[in-house]
Amino acid sequence: MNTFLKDLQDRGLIHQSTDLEELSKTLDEGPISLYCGFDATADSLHIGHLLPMLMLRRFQEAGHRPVALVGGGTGLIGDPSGRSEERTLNPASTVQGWTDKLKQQISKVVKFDDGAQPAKLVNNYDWLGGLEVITFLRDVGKHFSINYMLAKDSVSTRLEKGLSFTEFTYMMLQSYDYLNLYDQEKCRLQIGGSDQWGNITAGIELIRRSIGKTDVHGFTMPLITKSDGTKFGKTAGGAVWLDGTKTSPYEFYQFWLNTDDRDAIKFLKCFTFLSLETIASIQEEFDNAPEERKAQKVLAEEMTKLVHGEEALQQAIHISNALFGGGDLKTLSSEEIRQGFKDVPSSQWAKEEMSLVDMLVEAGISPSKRQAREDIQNGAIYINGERRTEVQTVLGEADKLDGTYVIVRRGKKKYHLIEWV
Ligand code: 383
Repeated sequence: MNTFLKDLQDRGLIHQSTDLEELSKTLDEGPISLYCGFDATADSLHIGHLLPMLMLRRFQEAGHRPVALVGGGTGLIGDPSGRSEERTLNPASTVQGWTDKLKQQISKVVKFDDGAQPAKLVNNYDWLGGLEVITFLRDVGKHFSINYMLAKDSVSTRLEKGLSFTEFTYMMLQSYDYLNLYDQEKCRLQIGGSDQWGNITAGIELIRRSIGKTDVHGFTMPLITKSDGTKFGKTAGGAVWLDGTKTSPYEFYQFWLNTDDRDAIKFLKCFTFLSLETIASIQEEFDNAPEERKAQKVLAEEMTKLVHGEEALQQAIHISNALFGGGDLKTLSSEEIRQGFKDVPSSQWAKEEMSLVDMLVEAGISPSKRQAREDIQNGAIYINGERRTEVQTVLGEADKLDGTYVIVRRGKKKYHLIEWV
């Protein structure tokens, strides 16, 4: 087996596939072009899109040519695959805006300006947008039998709940894309998540029926599952987005750091570019001292660096240390405080100075002045990580971090952030 393909298999990255032996031979013959599509159906990609993005990069590093397709055309239609309900149509101008955002995000992982082996970015609106319906039905539609389409999971599972003709035709558009990219970009492989198997095979079928070519391949990646049975990629706050303004680099870092011990090595294999030998030595260290969480730390570092860059990673580590690692809160910048305390109750202040007791009551940390005094005397109140036991304390300029924030804590866990403007 082709060594690159073997590595993908050993990492557990290949789920369904057309003939793998044939693909292996094709890869042995030299570089190929391959593609994966991302529909413009939201303003950001999320962690569920990472595996196929990383796969494009893996092929790129192995000397092949990835084509990343942004679905500006198909995003206007809506893929029924893996969906139990009809999607609502988004306005064309919105989809256009999302296309630009997706392009930016993909370009962080797949290298479009790499001198030796640049990847290519395409938007299927460019060829789907101006399709003539009569021509399309004659040239493409004729190759699809209704029986074949009804048998696809994406359609059959939806027959009861309902499926519009719009979504029903989706597989024809994605198939036409593959045909087009086979023709224009010599793409001979399409990859995707396991939900895309039906669409990928439909494309291969169209290429065979319309132009008689059979040297085309497809494979899907597995759905990532977690040992505790909960859904991968969701946190209490919802999806884990790749856009740093929706999920901060710190939250992103923490997401990976919180990986269950049972999943950490598997995730290192699927998500990072570390060699399997490197991962094996991490595993040895991890098995000997799981409490050090070495595997999770490497995972969180690799992923944050990849998606948000080195500087954002250093900030995320800095925030994490200040919050949980015995580090000093006073060293945090405003930006780091905003990231680290995003989910903490907060209030805004415009006063010159204020007594600690009044502040505790106003911010809702202590229920009454009497309780506030007691809390202070009991040593339960911390300002910027420092215990304050003096009831007469008045907070002022000197207590502001980075000239703006005061971090208040009562007891072990109850935090409040004051933005002092
Ligand atoms: C559109 C036109 C093509 C080829 C593919 C497409 C998109 C495809 C789709 N993909 C998902 C998406 O866009 O809907 N019809 O959100 C997701 N992908 C990848 C992967 C995944 C899939 O972008 O499993 C997760 O990320 O395939 O759900 O010519």
